[in-house]
Amino acid sequence: VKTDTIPLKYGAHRTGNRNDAEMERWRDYGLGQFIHWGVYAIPGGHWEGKSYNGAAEWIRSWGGNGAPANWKETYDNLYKQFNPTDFDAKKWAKQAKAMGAKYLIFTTKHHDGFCLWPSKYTEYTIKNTPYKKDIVKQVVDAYNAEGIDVYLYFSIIDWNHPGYRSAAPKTEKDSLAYEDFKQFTKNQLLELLERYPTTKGFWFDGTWDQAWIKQAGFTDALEKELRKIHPGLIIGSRFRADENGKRHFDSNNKLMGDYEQGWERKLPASYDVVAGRDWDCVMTIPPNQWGYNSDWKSSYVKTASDLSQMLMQAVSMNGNLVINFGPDGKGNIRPEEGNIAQQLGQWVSQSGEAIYGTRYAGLPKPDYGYYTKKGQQLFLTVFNQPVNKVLRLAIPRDYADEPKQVTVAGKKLEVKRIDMGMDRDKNLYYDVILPNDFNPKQPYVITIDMEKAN
Ligand code: FHN
Repeated sequence: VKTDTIPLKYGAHRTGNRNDAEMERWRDYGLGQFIHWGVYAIPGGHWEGKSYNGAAEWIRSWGGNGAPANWKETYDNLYKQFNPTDFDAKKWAKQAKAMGAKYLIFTTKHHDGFCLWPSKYTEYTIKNTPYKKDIVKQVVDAYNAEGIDVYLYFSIIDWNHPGYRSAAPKTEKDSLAYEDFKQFTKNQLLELLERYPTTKGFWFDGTWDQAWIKQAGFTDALEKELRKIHPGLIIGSRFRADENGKRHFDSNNKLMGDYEQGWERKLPASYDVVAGRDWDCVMTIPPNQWGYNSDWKSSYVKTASDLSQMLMQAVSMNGNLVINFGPDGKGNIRPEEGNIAQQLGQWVSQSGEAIYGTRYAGLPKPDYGYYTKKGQQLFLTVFNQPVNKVLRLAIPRDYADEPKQVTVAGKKLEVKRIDMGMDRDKNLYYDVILPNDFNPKQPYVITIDMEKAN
């Protein structure tokens, strides 16, 4: 693919990955937590016995058959009932820490426009609820106190602002209104950076409308300004489009932002799909519910073991996995999510060396599980236990290192180079012998100390 063949004023700001300390820190996270919280947590996907057939945080867009009369009006007044008396940011942060999350992405404002901080640019904020107190601040402080970095989710779509448009404005009246909205958006972003200076980045969403896509000059300048005010700020590929309307990747196929932000509820099937790029994957626990939905019974709910496998799949291909939680209207994290956090955390705490600070190993994916590496150490997280208790590793002959010592949970394992295998011209084969009585109940990590091949 040829690059830079199309002259662009508002294309990518950089070729290749960032290599500063902040971005290295981002790469080391491995596991993150997403939280979707707002007034949509009150109806929880249901209202007066009727259930909404979509993602709970989208319930305001309910229309057609089954929708309650005047639903949008009712929704826009829900904030008057928002009083999450059980909310305890410290409790959330402790739970996230125990799960092993190194960063949090928190919804400051979702598509409905409701702000969880007392923004001075709108009345539709937490300040005007019975609860009153700044929720973003409590979350940022509590998570930071646990050593967890915070990223601010911000929806460009804002159904509450009179100037917001989805279609590109055609009339002068629309254009003026949209100019207002752009200024409002900018004001809010600057306000967030000023109020929460420890934030590491923005996680933008709701940027697919034609009205926003057409603002390449404005969004390009705004991104530069945000970065200037807040050095090190991390922004994904969802924020803006180039002048040809290209999103995520510009017209020359260069990534727009610091990491690819297109992996939502799905993971790349193999490394070549994302090769060389930074990326995150944001994952729901049910199929597609981000905000609180009171009914989790009618769909598949991922297990901690589904998620640990996704985590290793992501990390082994240089991605971070971010697992979403949707607290209820009172501020409680639902018990199902609490159990997952606890079970996953238990597994993560004993597998951390294969997760945190590791990178793609540069080896073909083994059938047993996933490789990650850190310096001269290679980790194999085994999800598929071989019945013969022999892990046969194929290391390409041109790989710089070869196994020196192999351990599991600190215990040394026998490893021998064998002279057979499917593809002997290409690979060297090593058998790692697991003790006969080694019957783990959970996936486990094999640590392989590598040394320079002769
Ligand atoms: O519409 C939203 C959705 O509600 C949720 O916030 C997800 C999270 O990535 N983003 C949008 C869909 O892409």
